[in-house]
Amino acid sequence: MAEPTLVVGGVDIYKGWLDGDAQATLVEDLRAVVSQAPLFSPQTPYGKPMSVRMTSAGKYGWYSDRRGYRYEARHPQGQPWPPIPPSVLAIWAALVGPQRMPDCCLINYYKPDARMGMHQDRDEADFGWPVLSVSLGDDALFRIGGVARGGATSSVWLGSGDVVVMGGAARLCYHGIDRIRPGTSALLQGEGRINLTCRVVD
Ligand code: MD6
Ligand code: FE
Repeated sequence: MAEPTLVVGGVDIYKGWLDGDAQATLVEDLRAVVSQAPLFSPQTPYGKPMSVRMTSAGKYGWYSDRRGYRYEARHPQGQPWPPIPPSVLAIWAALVGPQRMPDCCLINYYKPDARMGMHQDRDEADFGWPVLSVSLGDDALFRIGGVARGGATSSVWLGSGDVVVMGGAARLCYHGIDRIRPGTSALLQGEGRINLTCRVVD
């Protein structure tokens, strides 16, 4: 299996894992997903709208409202989520392995002023599987902490084509996006950033 470029707080970072052509193919495949399952702005359990817009592909989609964070089998409009594109599954197979494919590919879209607060990914049944994320478009400042809230953190800029794998002892570490740097990538039409996170849910 490939060696990460960088390990920060136990999180593996593969800088530039996807070349320009692979990134463009991915964006095309994601546009097809979004046309079937439009982006929406979930409410946090505290009633605030998230600044990130999102949708999902796969057996489950990640969802949040006043009832809490959870996985749902259908888009809020009622249709099942589209299948995860093979271009996404290929990244998972290469860096996590081909034994088990992810159940959910969450698609997050950041406009220039969007951010994501520090959180753990802990809505899944089995933390034995890593979470894999792909960054596309503008650079983002990714903050990584420990498995307890508070305490020391490290920050790293994620660029278009970078892949992050959070597994093992780092599977439940706190992390978030402090800000994006608009205009640092020409991949998307206009400013913004897409982040995919793939997870095994059941
Ligand atoms: C983001 N990423 O990059 C937010 N979660 O926009 C995540 O929340 C994340 O990058 C789990 C594993 C990898 C990640
Ligand atoms: Fe996360």
